[in-house]
Amino acid sequence: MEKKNVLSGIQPSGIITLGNYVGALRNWAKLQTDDRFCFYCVANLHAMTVRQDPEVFRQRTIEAAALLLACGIDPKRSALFIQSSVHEHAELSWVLNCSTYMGELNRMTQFKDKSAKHADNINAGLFTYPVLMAADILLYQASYVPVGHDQKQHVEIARDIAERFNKLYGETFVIPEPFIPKVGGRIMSLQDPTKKMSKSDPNPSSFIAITDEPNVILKKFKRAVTDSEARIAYNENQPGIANLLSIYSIFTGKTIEEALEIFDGMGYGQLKVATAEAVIEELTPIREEYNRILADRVYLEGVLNEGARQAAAVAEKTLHNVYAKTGLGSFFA
Ligand code: ATP
Ligand code: LTN
Repeated sequence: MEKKNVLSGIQPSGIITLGNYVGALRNWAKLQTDDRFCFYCVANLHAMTVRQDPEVFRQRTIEAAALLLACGIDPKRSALFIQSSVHEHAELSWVLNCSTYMGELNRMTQFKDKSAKHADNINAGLFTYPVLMAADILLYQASYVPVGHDQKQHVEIARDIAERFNKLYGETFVIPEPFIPKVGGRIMSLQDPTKKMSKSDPNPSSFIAITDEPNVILKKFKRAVTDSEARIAYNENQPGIANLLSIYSIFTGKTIEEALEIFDGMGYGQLKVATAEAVIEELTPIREEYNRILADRVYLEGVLNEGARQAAAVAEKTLHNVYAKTGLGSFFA
């Protein structure tokens, strides 16, 4: 049986949120089946596109790895590693930069959003961010890339870059496909339900961190911004309620229709509390496991070293092939 590869990454730019968990991490764990091999990285090179304090940054990188393990990443089925530990990412990224057009990058909505948010630091890395992400994916010949909806455009540009490269230099890369959940691909902020929930949001009430204590989760849901319709319905004009209903449905396994029946005639307060309770039930064991793993540095270091070793073995092969095909290597073979 030929195994298909899976790759994804998450930036250590804050504590992992309910949005990251539902949109991406749940699928990361689910994709660990016998017919696939998974590569999951803490994308610290990507997180450098916004300013980071080196000590906090290092700590957050380790915390992100511990959280991934707590969310069900199994080191026997997956290579879990820190992006900067495998130098091939930066090297392939340069080569791919030379096959990517400014016009393509100019269309990326994340670049526009992040430039508006960090107007004092619109650096070149922020612009070429999708090229580094393409390198992450293509190095591992990944067929599937489990991500939230906001990253779809980046996986599509990775496909375009791979197809272009293959045409120019001959078959080199597997063409990747995004793997996005049907419900929950875009969880919204609890304070502004027209914006996506984001772990780098300066207002902690806008997101549920997966390490939040039960009383904090309950408080944040109770404070969630809704509307003045006073009617529980699932539609575009009530984005706050639609977001709560989606979260409720994901965490209870009930459909939106079933949820609408349950809450028929009830108030927003009841929906908020029931949603909080369902979330608390699933996140509590994750938080406990996270605290246990984070305290076991020897275990964490072992997993990350072994993950980097496995990742590097594959990455090295791909980069070697790319260098040979482009005239960058094998000079006196
Ligand atoms: P930042 O706030 O630093 O931009 P982020 O919260 O957007 O971070 P990323 O590290 O960029 O998180 O994303 C990790 C994964 O989580 C990606 O696959 C992304 O698509 C997914 N994701 C992020 N936010 C959400 C969301 N609100 N709903 C669903 N999926 C999400
Ligand atoms: N850019 C992604 C994180 C990321 C990623 C990847 C996702 C970095 N490298 C490779 C999938 C594949 C984000 O969520 N902002």
